Amino acid sequence: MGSTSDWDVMKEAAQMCKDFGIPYEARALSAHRSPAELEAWIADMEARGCQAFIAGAGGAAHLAGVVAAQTILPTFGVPMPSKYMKGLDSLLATVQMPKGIPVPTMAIGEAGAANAALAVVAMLALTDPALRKKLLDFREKQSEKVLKASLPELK
Ligand code: RP5
Repeated sequence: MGSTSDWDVMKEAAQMCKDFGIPYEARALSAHRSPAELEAWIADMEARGCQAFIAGAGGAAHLAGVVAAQTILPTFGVPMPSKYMKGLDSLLATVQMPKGIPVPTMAIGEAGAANAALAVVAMLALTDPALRKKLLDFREKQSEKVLKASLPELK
């Protein structure tokens, strides 16, 4: 993520990875404020066998694009809700990538962070039957919860 101030949102992605038993590393590294360290970390992660990146940033949110430009590993973008433009700036900055460097971009905020992790799970599940089963169980529990829920009575 671009800043430690993004952690409240991005922890949703970390939690989802943890829940599915996927090893992850969470770092605050900025495309603007610490570009050299970001570049070094991406190379280090690749060397350590990382299979995907999830990048969350807000405002002039270039982080996901900058990460994607430096790796061919799938890189998912999560736009952070920002103070003045409520994340619309982050969304447009993250999603509007030029042709050639894709950044699959999620919803603004917590849902986007959780869904980025679920997208990684789906990707890894293609070649991991145990993970595939976990993802199917997750979907089934989610459906059960929706179907069991009742609406409040009218007075
Ligand atoms: C972006 O600027 C970060 O991703 C964050 O969403 C936003 C504000 O960062 P801070 O000023 O809170 O560190 O680069």
